[in-house]
Amino acid sequence: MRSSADRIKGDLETLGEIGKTEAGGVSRFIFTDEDFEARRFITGLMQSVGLRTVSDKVGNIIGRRPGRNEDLPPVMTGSHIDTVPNAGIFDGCVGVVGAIEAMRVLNANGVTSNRPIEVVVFNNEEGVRFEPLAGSKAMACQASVDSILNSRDRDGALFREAFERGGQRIDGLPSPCRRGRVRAFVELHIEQGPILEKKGLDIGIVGAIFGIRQFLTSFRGVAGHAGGTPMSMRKDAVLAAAKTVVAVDEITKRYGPPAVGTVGSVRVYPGVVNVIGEQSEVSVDVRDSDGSRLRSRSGEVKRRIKAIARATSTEFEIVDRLEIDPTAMSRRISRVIEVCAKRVGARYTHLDSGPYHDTMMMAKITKCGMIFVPSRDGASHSRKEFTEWRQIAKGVDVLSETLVALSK
Ligand code: HGY
Ligand code: MN
Ligand code: MN
Repeated sequence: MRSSADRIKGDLETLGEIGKTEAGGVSRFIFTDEDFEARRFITGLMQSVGLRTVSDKVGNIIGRRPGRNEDLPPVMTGSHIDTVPNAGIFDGCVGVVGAIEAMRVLNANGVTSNRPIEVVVFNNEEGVRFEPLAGSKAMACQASVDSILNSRDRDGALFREAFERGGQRIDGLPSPCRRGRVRAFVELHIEQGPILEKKGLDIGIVGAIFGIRQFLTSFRGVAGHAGGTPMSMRKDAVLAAAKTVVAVDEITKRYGPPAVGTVGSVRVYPGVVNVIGEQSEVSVDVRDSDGSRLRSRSGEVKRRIKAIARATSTEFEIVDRLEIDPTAMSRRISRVIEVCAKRVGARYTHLDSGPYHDTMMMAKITKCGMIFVPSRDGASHSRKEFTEWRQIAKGVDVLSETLVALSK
């Protein structure tokens, strides 16, 4: 039996209704009412396909399908269900709903795997609230449970309290760190780029995921009167922010592709038309397939920020948020995916991932692979995100075969 595009459509559309915005996108940040509702829905789906579900101490949800040898480390698959603001319904969710559909396929074909198989929903991949990749970082033993439980979001809310709002008693939950206890990890995800669609292909087998440096820069100037303050006397934090936006763009374009650089958020205070900016905060997100180019560009941007502060007579502070080097997938796992893609008649290519994924964390403790399905117009992180249901089904067929092959 193969996967059902109709079932996948039904599950993704139902999940996509939870956290729907007026603008027609989805906003589902962790530990909000809509997130708890989505967790209940996904946990119910996992149980409906016979998985034994549990949450760990940092809010990852794990659904376990027993194998003949219960004491062998499982093969894991999964992704995230938290979103960016006004997102589409596919980013992350395809890897969770698709993994659950893969369990239905295994059940329908009477597969009893040698090893257990686990489906995971990683907590907080996007990190709109609290730190990004919190769940997979903890599962990969890269962050302590306490450092995550004691972290705060931008409004000062405590992770532990926000988590317990959903009714969980954290103390009795299992620890997330799984070093030495995962046989392999495979993530199904949308490409979030234009390549598969342009080439008319069904599947992307990921070779490596771009490295990333993400940091927040704050500038402190002096509020002043827009009319009465001579230009030579200003300490303008908004001007410093604007120069930083231009600098990230200019430095990145000088490096050339595949380097990418983004300032997604600029916040200013007081932010009124006739007051010189007293404070500003600029997010910087730089990525590259090559680690040394990434490190040198990130360093150059930080040096330029220092020069901008001097030139605008403002004070500045840089707080690092994400620092991950380019991450190569396991060749062995990618070969298994390739054999399975051929078996199901999927047209495929090998490609890298510009977007980061939980797989980057899991690659620190186990062998990993990623399976991409096409994104229409390469659109993502927007309500325009779309992938044909039959394309997702094709991805699930490759995932099912891969899980069976790896859990032998
Ligand atoms: O930003 C990213 O690459 C991911 O979609 N969170
Ligand atoms: Mn995303
Ligand atoms: Mn994602």
